Amino acid sequence: MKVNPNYNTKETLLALYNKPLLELVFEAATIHRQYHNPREVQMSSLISIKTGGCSEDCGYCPQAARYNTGLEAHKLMTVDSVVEQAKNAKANGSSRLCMGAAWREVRDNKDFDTVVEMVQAVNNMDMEVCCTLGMLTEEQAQRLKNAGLFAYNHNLDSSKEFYKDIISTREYEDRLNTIENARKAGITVCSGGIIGMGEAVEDRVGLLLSYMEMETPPDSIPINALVAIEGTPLEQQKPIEQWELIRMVATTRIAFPESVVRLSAGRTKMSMEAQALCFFAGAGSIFAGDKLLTTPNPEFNEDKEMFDILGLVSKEAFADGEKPVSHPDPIIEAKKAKAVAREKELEEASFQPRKVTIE
Ligand code: SAM
Ligand code: DTB
Ligand code: SF4
Repeated sequence: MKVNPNYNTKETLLALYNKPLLELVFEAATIHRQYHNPREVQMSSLISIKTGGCSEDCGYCPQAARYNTGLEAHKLMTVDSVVEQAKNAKANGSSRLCMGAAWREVRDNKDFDTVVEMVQAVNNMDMEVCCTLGMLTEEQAQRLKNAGLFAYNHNLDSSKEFYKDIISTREYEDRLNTIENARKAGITVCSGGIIGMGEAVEDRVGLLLSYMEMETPPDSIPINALVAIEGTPLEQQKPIEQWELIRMVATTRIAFPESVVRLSAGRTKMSMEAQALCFFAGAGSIFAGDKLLTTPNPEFNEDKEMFDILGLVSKEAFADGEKPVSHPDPIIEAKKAKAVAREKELEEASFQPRKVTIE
């Protein structure tokens, strides 16, 4: 993944972001056409596999247990219900499925075994599987990779400086380590940010600079507009101007020509015209389906209509990388073997002829 050498300092990126809007969009569209097919936009669907009750204090998040957001918490979904929802997403044109869990970090327990099974099942459906499960060790990343995970989403959200104002329960460095762990396991990295949290333009550019400092910048960069949720510390934030979102998409596109820029949360507040400018400026993906993780998103039908009007087509799975192979998971296989052995033991015990003593 390349960075644009013409815009790799704070000053040059700031000047780019603040360029006359149409100049900026034109420059972004030009670069987009050199590296990507401008007619293709990937539809990716989200499933909240484990909702709410999170121990972190991310100031924007409806799923943090400490905020009174009225969200109903749910334990981990079953593999079958994930497959059911994935089928529906695929039938509606999605080629990627992102499973999100309201966890601070992944723990090596039964729930993680179930997530591994979900990854295997969705990869077998020929969809790109992405997970966003919080912090991850290298071993856990390796296990997900072995199951067939295509991408791991872990957002830096904003600049290192602004991050502290939004989250106090973990460090920027923790996020960087998880991204590094996913990368080491050979999983593609999806990492981006949120605008509209009260940050300065310098912080938006600061986020991009953090990605430039990486040995390999993210394969995809989601740009979210804050969905201000009642009960969170950011509930009073005014909706971001659509122009700002267009500028952020365009600047990201120019700064990272090879990465996929994902127009993510916030589309319910955008006009079709503003979204069209984002696609023109290089957005190569949207979240599709009437729900993001917990908040509303445009319906599949609305997006189909928009694609028709704009002449866009949905991008096939694995256009930007090979389909991973799902290998059997040693922990799950051992569990299965143990269950089979136990079953056999019980069966044998019940067929044991009773000893009858004849006097
Ligand atoms: N718990 C995991 C984590 O934090 O990495 C995964 C789930 S978390 C909900 C995934 C991402 O959703 C966050 O990093 C954040 O960027 C985005 N997000 C959460 N709430 C949001 C909101 N209200 N508006 C916009 N984006 C939001
Ligand atoms: C990302 O950058 N945005 C998505 C996905 N990655 C996981 C999540 C958006 C969540 C918006 C708030 C919600 O629906 O809970
Ligand atoms: Fe929300 Fe993820 Fe933060 Fe938990 S770690 S509060 S789920 S953003």
